[in-house]
Amino acid sequence: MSNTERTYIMVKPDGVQRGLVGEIIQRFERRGFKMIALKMVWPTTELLEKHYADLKNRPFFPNLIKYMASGPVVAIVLEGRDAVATGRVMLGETDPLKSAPGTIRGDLCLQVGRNICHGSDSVQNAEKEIALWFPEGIVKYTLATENWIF
Ligand code: RTP
Repeated sequence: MSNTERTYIMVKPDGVQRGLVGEIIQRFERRGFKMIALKMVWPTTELLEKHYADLKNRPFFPNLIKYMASGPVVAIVLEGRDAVATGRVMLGETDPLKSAPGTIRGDLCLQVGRNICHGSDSVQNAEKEIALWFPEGIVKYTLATENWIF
């Protein structure tokens, strides 16, 4: 399969609290992505500061860290064709109000500070984020349906 990539998807604390974990995972599974890692974690401020290191000078950074540390998140790694770019398309825009209907944010939320789900924005960042959130490594397995998707 060409362009096989991995992306890091994370259901944020509001997505967990609102019971949207299943809905979000289902969208990616139905699209044909292979889930290769999944866990719930209540992230420390230290972990979040590493994850969002690129944003540390932005005015919203303290509130972002507070929001992300306010409850457990669901950390997911997905694999498939153009997983990074396709994941971003499926998520919609950072601001839910600018997100098209049919996208996760365009269907399920309204506010940039409560936008329910994260997705890696480049292959390089995906690799960094996967290493950060899954230092224990990732399982390897074959999905019987792979030949029916590609
Ligand atoms: P994410 O990393 O969560 O997938 O989001 P993103 O790439 O679409 O957006 P990014 O610019 O990296 O921002 C990260 C998260 O910070 C919060 N944010 N708040 N103006 C604001 O108050 C503001 N801007 C961004 C959002 O939760 C955004 O997802």
